[in-house]
Amino acid sequence: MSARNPVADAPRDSALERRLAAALTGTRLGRPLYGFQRVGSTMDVAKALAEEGAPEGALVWAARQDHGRGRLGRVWESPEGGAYLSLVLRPMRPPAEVPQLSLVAGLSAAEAIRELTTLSPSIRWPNDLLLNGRKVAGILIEASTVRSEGRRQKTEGKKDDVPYVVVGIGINVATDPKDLPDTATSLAASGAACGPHHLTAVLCSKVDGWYDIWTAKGFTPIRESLCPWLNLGGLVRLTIGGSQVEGQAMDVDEEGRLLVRLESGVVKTFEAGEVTLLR
Ligand code: BT5
Repeated sequence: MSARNPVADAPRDSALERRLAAALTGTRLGRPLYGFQRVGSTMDVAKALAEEGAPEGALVWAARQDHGRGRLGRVWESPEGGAYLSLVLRPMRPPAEVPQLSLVAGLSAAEAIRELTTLSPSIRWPNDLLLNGRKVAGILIEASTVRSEGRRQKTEGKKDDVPYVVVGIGINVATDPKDLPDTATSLAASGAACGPHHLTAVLCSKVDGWYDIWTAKGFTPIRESLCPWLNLGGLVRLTIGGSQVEGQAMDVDEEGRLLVRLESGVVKTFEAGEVTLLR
């Protein structure tokens, strides 16, 4: 692959790549590694690489992003001080199971943060990590739905399996809160000092471990480890399409869906959507 990625339109930083690679020795993920001081979005670079045939484990990392994105076209502010990364995975699973990877990544990120800082973030289903009610990290899953004939020959798996998934993770590590939305915080602002490269390495090794478990045994073991991190029992407001519902978050089921007891007493299952904790 070329040193200049066409989508990134930015030079790779070999010194940064060496530092990251040195931190990433203990994990299968993170190879090959593409490091940038600045990029539009690591998601776009990773997707382009995946389309070119990058293997599972390819990692795109940036010290800042000019067009970082969240879900549904929202902006992910990506100033200096954060860790912005996208991992290429090729899970050979049906599209319906792909959203579970958001919870696999969230659990991994929560564990990595706790291991390095002793801070204990909560996980807000399906993709936020919070410290004291403020968002410290976000996860974005984007999957390819198109499997070309050429790619089918190169990869195993069933006809309908997704050819690749890009797992995007943004963590506010040493970010100055004034560069972040009011609803956000950073690890440093919460009193924790930890380096973004070291955090990335621990995060990748956690994702590696939980992803292996998910691949071998499905979502059940993830669910068991995830539940203590979730704010179950709390009031939630979900936005689905244009409408909002409120209720009490009860549980996450065996498929990774959220169970909410609505004000009427009816328990409803939500596949995807937006959960906003009521203050
Ligand atoms: C997310 O979306 O939380 C997913 C964020 C994923 C970011 C990573 S960084 C590496 C990779 N490359 C990318 O371009 N993206 C991924 P969502 O749930 O839609 O939340 C977006 C909302 O979070 C925004 O509307 C803001 O309210 C808030 N927000 C924006 N930037 C933030 C930040 N740096 N920290 C905390 N909250 C932020």
